[in-house]
Amino acid sequence: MFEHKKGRIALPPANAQKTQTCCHFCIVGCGYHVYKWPAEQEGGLAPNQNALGLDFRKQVPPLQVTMTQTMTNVIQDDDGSYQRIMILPDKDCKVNSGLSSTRGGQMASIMYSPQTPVGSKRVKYPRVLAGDEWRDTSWEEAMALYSHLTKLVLDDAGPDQLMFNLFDHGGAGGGFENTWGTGKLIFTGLGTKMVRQHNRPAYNSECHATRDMGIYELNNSYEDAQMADCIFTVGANAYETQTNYFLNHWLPGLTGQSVDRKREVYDDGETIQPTRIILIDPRRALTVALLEEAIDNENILFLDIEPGTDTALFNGLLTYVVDQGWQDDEFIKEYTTGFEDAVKANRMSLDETSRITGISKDKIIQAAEWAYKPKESGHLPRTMHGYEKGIIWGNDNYRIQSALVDLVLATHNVGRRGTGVVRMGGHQEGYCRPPFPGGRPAPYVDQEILQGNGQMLTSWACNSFQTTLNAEQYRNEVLRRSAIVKQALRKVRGAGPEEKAKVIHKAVKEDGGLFVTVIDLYATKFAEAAHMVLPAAHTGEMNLTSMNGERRLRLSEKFMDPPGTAKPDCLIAADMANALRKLYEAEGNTDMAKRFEGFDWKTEEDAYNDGFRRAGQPEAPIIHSQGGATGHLATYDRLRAAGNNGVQLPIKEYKNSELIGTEMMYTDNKFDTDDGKAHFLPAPWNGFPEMVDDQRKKYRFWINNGRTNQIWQSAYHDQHVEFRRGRYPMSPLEINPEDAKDLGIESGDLLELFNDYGATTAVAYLEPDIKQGQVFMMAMYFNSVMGDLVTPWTDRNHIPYYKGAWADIRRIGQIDDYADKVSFKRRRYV
Ligand SMILES: Nc1nc2c(c(=O)[nH]1)N[C@H]1C(S)=C(S)[C@@H](COP(=O)(O)OP(=O)(O)OC[C@H]3O[C@@H](n4cnc5c(=O)[nH]c(N)nc54)[C@H](O)[C@@H]3O)O[C@H]1N2
Ligand SMILES: Nc1nc2c(c(=O)[nH]1)N[C@H]1C(S)=C(S)[C@@H](COP(=O)(O)OP(=O)(O)OC[C@H]3O[C@@H](n4cnc5c(=O)[nH]c(N)nc54)[C@H](O)[C@@H]3O)O[C@H]1N2
Ligand SMILES: [Mo]
Repeated sequence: MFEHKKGRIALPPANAQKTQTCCHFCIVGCGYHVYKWPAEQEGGLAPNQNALGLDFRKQVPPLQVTMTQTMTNVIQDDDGSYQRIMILPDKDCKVNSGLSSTRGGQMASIMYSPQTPVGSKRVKYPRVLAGDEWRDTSWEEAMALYSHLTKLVLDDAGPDQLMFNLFDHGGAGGGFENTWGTGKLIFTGLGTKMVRQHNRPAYNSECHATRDMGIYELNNSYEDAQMADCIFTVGANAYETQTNYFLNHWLPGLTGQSVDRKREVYDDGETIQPTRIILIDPRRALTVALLEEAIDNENILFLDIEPGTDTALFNGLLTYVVDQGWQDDEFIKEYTTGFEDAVKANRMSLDETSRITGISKDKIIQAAEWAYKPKESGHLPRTMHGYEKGIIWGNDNYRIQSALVDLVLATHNVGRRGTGVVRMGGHQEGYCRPPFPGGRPAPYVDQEILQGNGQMLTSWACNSFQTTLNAEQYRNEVLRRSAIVKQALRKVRGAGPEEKAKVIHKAVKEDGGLFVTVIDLYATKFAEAAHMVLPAAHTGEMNLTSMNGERRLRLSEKFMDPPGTAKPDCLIAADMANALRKLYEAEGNTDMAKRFEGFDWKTEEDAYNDGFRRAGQPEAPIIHSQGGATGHLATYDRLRAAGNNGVQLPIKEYKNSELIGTEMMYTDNKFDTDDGKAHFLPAPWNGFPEMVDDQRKKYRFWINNGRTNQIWQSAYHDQHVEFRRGRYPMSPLEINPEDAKDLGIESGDLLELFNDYGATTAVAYLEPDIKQGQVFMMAMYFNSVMGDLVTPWTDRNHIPYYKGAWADIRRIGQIDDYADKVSFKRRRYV
């Protein structure tokens, strides 16, 4: 703990082991190097005495290297030896060019160390609940119980009683190895469709509409933001949530530094102008505040839209563009279908657009001119559209995205350098699974559970207790049903896994119980309902491949052993499959045994070769993967050689010892539809869903919610790190000072938020940039679950409207400690 206060950092000796890794937190995937060496050694100050090759005998030039105490740690390997690690941002990585975010910069600190508070919280061995207490156990025992019970349920009731809450991404708690391993177990083996994604209550896509229209959501390169004439960003707060994409690729265009690059790309007399930015967010987010300090304000247009009305804005813009004749007729005619119908369906006058969105007509026209009006040279501007959770979790995901992509297609802002209509992204990607056995819409799994369905629920690398919609109702029901099994377990003594499984089976089949397994790094809030917790290894403790927001595939190398007997998720899935295969073999059921074949993996690389590299090959079972037909070219060895720059998928070829990738998609105007054309979709503005509107009318405050720079997701690491938890002992609730005055609230006060669906708590944080009648809180914090206030409403594909919650606020009182020790200094530049 006192490490951080030491005046000096131990340098890696010249012969320290050096490996590559991607930051496992957000989509951006910054490149880092990991140095590792015996703890009792230390490198010297001379350049030939340390692995960084830097001369520390004199003042190192500014920004030569970013190196802080949080970038170091002392870990322990399985052989008992103590090793120092140092994880430094990679200057040669095209993604971050040596930058580190406040999250990635602490990667070393959160790696397992027996000496740190966060390390002490890791689950080290499988554990099973004896009804009243946890008992560590062996993998054999745990797998025997899991497989016996699974088999009982499967044979008796069929696959639909096996429920999963499941990660689907890259980075930590993900990776191509692990999505494949779990997918093969759950879809091919168990054959269940009762699976929800980690961040939404069904097995669906965050981007059904854009995909239906023929456009995959990650279709440009980060570099395109530098080449754009205009960045149109909606429902995204890039500075806090994709920090180094913003700093390293947005700012250079916006400050005019990348004009030379534009000249190379705009080759036929096209007007070159500095990049402008249009930001659409009901809240003056930190990205807006920072830009107003960092760049010429003439180039910023901030549209503080009424929450939930983005569809109307896009439709108003489309109508205006078409009325001016700024659409790309040739492109529309040759490469798209459905333009006329969409324009007709989406038609909305400027007056009406302005009335619904709360944005003045002047500003709407200015936005249209910046983004879509032909430039002096007659060329259409290159406008990159970047969106994320403000519209993905917005008012009708499918409708909003259709409206946005209609606007983008009409103005041909896809497939040209400097354009793109892209997710800004959440995690890195790493999807590789056999086809989902359910249809569309996929079952709304949370509701199934609330209705008493499901006998086993396995929560894999996610924590819906903190992150789902209608979360309070969900928790209550899962806990109630879990308690039925706990009660049954209290009476079991001296029983082996098979007998125990029978007792549990009775409780879940006859008494309405639910058997809960959590597979995680930590015993999370979800583990309060669990009967079994299985310890997983994450990035750094295993080799793991993932792809960032510009489809850049990298290998993050293993550099340390996982704690205790923790394992990579793909190998846990393999253990489960192998245990089930043996049970079916033992009773001579070869058909069922066959479904669990093909899991004879020794390492995570075997899982990668079986899944990602086989996808798209003629002999492979149909597999969904972002690698496609050329994924097989990307061996671990070649990726290791490709370093932190990796290769952008899809891979074109392997030539001269190099993997050659794709910078931009759809440059050939061939889209991902059956006829190869992009399809416009009619998307009229449709108001608010009734269930949400009821709350909107009934309660005073719009509870806007999302991320802050310092905290990653459900705070699974951060809640155990004093530096983070000390900053935010509970979620801050940003509230306008006038509203606060009216309710007798001061910064530091403890507040209760409540509506018809639930209640939660937060700490007041007065902030004049928040409008009256609106507040902002963190979305997924461990002791302030915002999802308690979110209605169960979803769109037609079962995508939630997390951002659409209204509630009242009540002052509870004060916890002196919060008021005294937490800083309430404004987070925005003023
Ligand atoms: N109100 C509201 N709710 C939201 C959102 C919102 O904006 N507003 N956003 C939604 C979004 S976009 C997201 S992504 C979700 C996040 O929801 P979750 O996915 O439920 O949250 P995470 O914190 O990402 O959960 C990751 C879990 O995996 C564990 N873990 C990490 N690495 C590994 C690993 O390698 N293996 C295993 N087995 N476990 C691992 C961590 O300890 C943690 O418990 O929340 C959603 N919920
Ligand atoms: N620091 C940090 N970074 C992260 C994460 C993290 O936990 N911490 N999580 C990662 C993950 S998994 C994800 S999915 C991404 C999410 O990345 P973002 O989508 O950028 O993050 P959010 O804060 O959820 O929401 C973005 C903005 O949507 C706005 N918004 C709310 N309602 C509306 C609306 O109706 N219309 C419009 N136009 N805007 C609206 C909010 O004011 C907010 O500023 O971040 C990733 N990066
Ligand atoms: Mo996310």
